[in-house]
Amino acid sequence: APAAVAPEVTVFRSKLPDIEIPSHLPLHDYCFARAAELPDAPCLIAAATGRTYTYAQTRLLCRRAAASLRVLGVRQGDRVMILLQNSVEFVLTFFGASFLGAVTTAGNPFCTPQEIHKQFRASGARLIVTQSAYVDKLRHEAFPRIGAASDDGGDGNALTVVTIDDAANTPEGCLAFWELVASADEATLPEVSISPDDPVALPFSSGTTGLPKGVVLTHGGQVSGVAQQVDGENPNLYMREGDVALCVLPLFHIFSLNSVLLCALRAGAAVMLMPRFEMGAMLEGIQRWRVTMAAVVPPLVLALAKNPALEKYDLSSIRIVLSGAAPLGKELVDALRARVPQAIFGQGYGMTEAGPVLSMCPAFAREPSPAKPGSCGTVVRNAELKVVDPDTGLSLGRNLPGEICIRGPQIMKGYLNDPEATARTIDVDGWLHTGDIGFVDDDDEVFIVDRVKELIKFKGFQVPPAELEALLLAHPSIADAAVVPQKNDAAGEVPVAFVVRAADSDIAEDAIKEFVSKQVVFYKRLHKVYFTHSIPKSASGKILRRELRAKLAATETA
Ligand code: 4UW
Repeated sequence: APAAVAPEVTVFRSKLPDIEIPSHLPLHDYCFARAAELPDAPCLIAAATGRTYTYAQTRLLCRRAAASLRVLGVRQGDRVMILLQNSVEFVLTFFGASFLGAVTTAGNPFCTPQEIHKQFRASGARLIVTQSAYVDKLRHEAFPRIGAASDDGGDGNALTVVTIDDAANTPEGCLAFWELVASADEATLPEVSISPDDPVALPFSSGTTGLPKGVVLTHGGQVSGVAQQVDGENPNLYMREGDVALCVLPLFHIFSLNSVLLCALRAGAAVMLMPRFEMGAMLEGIQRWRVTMAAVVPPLVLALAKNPALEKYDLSSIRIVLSGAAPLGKELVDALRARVPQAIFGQGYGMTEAGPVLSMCPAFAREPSPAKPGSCGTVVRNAELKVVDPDTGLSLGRNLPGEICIRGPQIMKGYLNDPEATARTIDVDGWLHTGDIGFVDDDDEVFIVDRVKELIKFKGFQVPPAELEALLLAHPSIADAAVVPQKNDAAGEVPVAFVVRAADSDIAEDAIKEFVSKQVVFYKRLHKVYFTHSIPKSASGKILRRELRAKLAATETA
């Protein structure tokens, strides 16, 4: 019989040569590799207080944070939850956990108690580092009682909560972060043997389908993901000592954690931490600390482009504006370029599960090459990218849109405790399927044109339709529901619902919106409810989202 011919696969690779990646190093040693050489260089800048921490100070405080966590019982493999805005304490806790071989799961502090509890429970965390303002959310009945494990009547199930505020403001039952750190002795830290395959971070993402899941990112994977951006003779994202990275995007999202914090530290640059987005404070900070690298999302570019206050600030230090997490239009770039003429504008394309960067603007390289407007750059080094027909799975050549897949040492190990979801996302050959539709052009540039996955992105934030659908179906007046994205100028996309009322119900749009709003963080709120008689579904019961999106598009143009 004739031998089966393997279908030809077009694999896209970086034009830059592969690099040596020290993936045997634990993430903290890799990121602080330059601390010995640059002890007095600025590492963290807390914009809110104006305090600056050098590399030597930061590393020492991270080790003291590790010793503090250890005193509280955190051991290798344990999960620590961070519920903080961007802050020095976020960084210290993240690396403190890493030094112990423990794993950090960072959540959005603006989420509702129910949302936070889902991540907390799924991650198996027993300790939460937060701010006193959010402690009330943790007093919700779903959580274990707050207190030290020893005063829990012996069952050891109490929740340890550490708050970063002044010790005098520590809420009842909580521990003060800085008191713990002040009394910690880094010399007591044990030697922990960490393997590249050990987890270090556990962000949550809904991926291509369903509810949010824990994304297991390992030491070796994160070292690889950072190296692909900033290491080697000709780094793709060229940062060095003297650079200052704007860290205003939330560190609980992988873009900021990986491409801002971890990359900047590896490169010996400083990170300017802003607890929240506030235009005046941000412009002030950029001017005062001479920010050189600004990581942004499209809505932030829009806000900057439209803000007349920009003229009053000296933004001449900015040399890179890196946008990602959602599509960035050419008009928007042009509008901002006029105000920051010296900067290079470009995009990165990332996905939590991909570790996170798939492609990066080549104009950010040490030896730059140009990128076209709208392009997401070229595939990172030490990785393979392919485009497949979403229906047949067959590999497609240049300029043909299909599902983007990525393979390399940087991708996630898998979803936490969910082998089925992992197998749906990473195939047997190691390709991670993104659920994004895009193509690679004649110059190796990646363009994203659509999404086949369910995910909705509101200003770059994930809105998983399955989560909202589950809430809607729990309402007694709702018989069936589906949530899909609707285009929106300010947010990119907003979630809207198609709802089938229960037989005897005349529930109104506002009541449904309010019912959802009370249970979710602001960016998951429904913007519109369309009542319908049935939700289109496939024979296997899957919602035909494409049909609903088409229906929406038709009502918009009608
Ligand atoms: N254009 C169009 C883009 C783009 C995009 C992402 O929330 P997640 O899982 O993850 C992210 C991560 C973004 C990111 C990380 C590191 C980095 O350097 C960088 O470049 C600046 C970006 O967003 O959502 C993943 C999904 O978000 C969409 C796409 O659908 C992807 O699967 N997305 N970047 N430039 N769409």
